[in-house]
Amino acid sequence: MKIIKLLSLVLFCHMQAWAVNPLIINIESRKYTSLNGEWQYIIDVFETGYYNYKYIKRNDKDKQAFWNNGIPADKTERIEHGYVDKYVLKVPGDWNSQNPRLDLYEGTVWYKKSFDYIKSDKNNKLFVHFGAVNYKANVFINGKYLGEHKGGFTPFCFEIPDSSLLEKDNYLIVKADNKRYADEIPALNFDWWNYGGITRDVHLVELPAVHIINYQFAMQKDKTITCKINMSQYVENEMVKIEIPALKFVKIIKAKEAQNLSLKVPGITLWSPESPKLYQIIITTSTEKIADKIGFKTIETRQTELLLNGKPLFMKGICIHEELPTQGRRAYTKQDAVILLNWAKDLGCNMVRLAHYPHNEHMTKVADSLGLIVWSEIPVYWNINFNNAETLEKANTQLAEMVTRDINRACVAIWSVGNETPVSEQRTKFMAELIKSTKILDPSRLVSAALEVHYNVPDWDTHIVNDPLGEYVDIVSINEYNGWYGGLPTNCRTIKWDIKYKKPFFISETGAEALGGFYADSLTRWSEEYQEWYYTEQTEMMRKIGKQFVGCSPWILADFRSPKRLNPYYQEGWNNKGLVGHKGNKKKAFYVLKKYYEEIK
Ligand code: GCB
Repeated sequence: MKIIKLLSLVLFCHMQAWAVNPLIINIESRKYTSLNGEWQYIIDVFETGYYNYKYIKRNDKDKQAFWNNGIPADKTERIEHGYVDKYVLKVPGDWNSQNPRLDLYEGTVWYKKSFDYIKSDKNNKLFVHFGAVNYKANVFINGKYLGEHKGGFTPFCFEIPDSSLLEKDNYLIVKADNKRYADEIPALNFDWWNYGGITRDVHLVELPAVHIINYQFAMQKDKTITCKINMSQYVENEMVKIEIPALKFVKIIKAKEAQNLSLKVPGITLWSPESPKLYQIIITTSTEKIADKIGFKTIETRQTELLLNGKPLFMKGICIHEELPTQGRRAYTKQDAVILLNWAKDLGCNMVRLAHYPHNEHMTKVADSLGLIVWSEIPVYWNINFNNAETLEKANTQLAEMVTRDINRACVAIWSVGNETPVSEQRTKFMAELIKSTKILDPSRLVSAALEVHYNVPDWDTHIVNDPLGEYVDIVSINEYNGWYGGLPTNCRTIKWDIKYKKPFFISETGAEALGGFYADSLTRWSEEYQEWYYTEQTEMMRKIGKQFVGCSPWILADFRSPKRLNPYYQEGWNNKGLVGHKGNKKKAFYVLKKYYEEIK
């Protein structure tokens, strides 16, 4: 019974992306209009635009409501807000880095964009698609409510009904709110900057009434390709054509049957870091032609082995935040993705852990083409409310949105359901549910979560990997900071590993801070030499772990902003564990890890 409930929940969410519209993917291949650029804004600290003086939600007709455009009907009318060109923010982009008044702001900002639109066919449907808004978005068109979305790192869309659309001077208003709450995901406490706003691309997407919502092609362990094409409606005799021109593969099938197919496609060159082969795939219906570039690989575990395309894989990884340190802002363009991922390539990586939330789509697309294996994660981070069923539903929504968007990216090998969640019965139940959902959404990938190590104090040497979640994950991953949060890097010399699970073992984090350009002797904290020493001892320790060890993704590629990091000399609001400093400089430790990766064949 429980399984059936879970299945319907997950399938429903997969089709519907829960409360919002079904998630349309591959905007690039549709008829779209970008709404990127300058948007007018109002900072609304007290949410005056949403609540009246009694703190009751304003009614729809209330002209003081900020979802109305704030234009007085005549000179007698008093309106206490307005959208003007004096106040504009760039979309996509976080608000913090664009205006010093917003640097530390957590709250509501209203955004407005005007546009004209004439549909090319009156029967078509128009959607507005957001790459992401952090954290909560309430969306209005011409004063009418379209809907709400929560979750700061995943895409969503709303249909704009004909009754609300004008040929000229439409105004789209978004109330973006990045306040933190105990029952949200992430919750109150996390070690990164809470960048607010419309942080990713916004598009209008015009689709035929009967259209492809989303689709997935995933190679399973037995090398068959499961294919699912979700249509907005199933019309009698509607056919779908699936083509992979480079392989001369063509399949024509009833749309209804394309909801669940198993394809045998001969002659595929598998995707791998050494040869990141992608194929053009074309899906054609009577009204649409969608093209995508998709690669195929298998990823699996066999006892303690990790196998990519049937061969042992060692992941030479690095963690990355979605942030461009040189500009102290969220990363959101393709160019940003190219910069970050090329730093990872330069480090000798074949894998990246995109921490701690789904990154923008450019990241997985660029990773696909550069041959970087991806670990993609939802922000179930530290101590969220594991006792709340609604919080679990929110995590499931973000999970489904992440998987639906990126299931076609060959680079993704591991879906992660969280980071350093403290062990408790409720937590394990919550996380196990997420793992179950992930397996239903995508049986072709592995599931993991970054766990904590335990100790039998006073024995700090023996690192016990016994988190009960280890039973459920495919790869047992832990974060450890020996020599940074405890003792000195020499600690690494006496470490013994007590791993309770016969599964591949991965170090998902390890790291130490160094202020780029601060040089001293290696015993001096915060110096590049200390970090260099830390990496020397850590990599020496890793060399000895043994066969079960399938790789690591140290913390972290580049320095990133964090309100929790307040040392007035060495941090000043930055977590400086980056191997690349916030001026773009490679620190000494960069070369230690690079050397370790070069040695591994
Ligand atoms: C961790 C967290 C990561 C922090 C890092 C640190 O264990 O997973 O989000 O930023 O440590 O720098 O302490």
